[in-house]
Amino acid sequence: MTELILALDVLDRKSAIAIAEASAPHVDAIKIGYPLVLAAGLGIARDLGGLGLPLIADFKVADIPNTNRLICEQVFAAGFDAIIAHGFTGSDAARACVAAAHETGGACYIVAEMSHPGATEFFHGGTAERLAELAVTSRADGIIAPATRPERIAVLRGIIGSRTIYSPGVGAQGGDPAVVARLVDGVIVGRSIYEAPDPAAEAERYAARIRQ
Ligand code: O7M
Repeated sequence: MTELILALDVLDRKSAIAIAEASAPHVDAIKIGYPLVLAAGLGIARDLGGLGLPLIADFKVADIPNTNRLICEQVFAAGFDAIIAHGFTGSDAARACVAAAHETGGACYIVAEMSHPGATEFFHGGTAERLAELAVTSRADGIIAPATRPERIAVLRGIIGSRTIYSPGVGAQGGDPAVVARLVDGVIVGRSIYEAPDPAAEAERYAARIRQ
């Protein structure tokens, strides 16, 4: 069954916790990135740990292997269950993230193609396909692929097989959750849920749409 992943890009700890707690019964994981961690600190992972949901650190790690490893070790020590890394820095850098994740029983996902319009400038022309191949050869747990381009998800699925695809870009960015849900393992939703007047009700609606 396709998962619903809440992208918790809010800027204060109290509302992050309130939205996460209210939405928790309807979501399968929570993705936390720079906006919330820079605003509330890495300790937000411990604050949300009690919900019993996997916490995915979206830091799109993109450095040399040693620095990647140091970043990932901090992330997993803070209580996260998964890390998202870029692959364009090369297979040694990606493998450093995968190794750090797997050493703690965590997961690592590689960005294969992004969802915004400008992503086509660099990811298209074979690069996304190569990044998906890199995810496979680096033994990553899966990839990030764009909900705004379902046809591209299908191409990338052909490369990564049964590995996980998490897909952002529905709702606020225009992707259709019902279409994307059939192609991926998890749909990532941010603003449509956390900016809704009733985030829990909106999370419930999204869950129903992607699981139907
Ligand atoms: O639903 P939104 O548009 O409010 O939020 C989408 C989330 O997914 C937000 O946290 C983005 O940073 C993230 N995201 C994309 O929108 N597009 C991408 O190509 C990749 C990501 C992402 O999660 O990368 C790991």
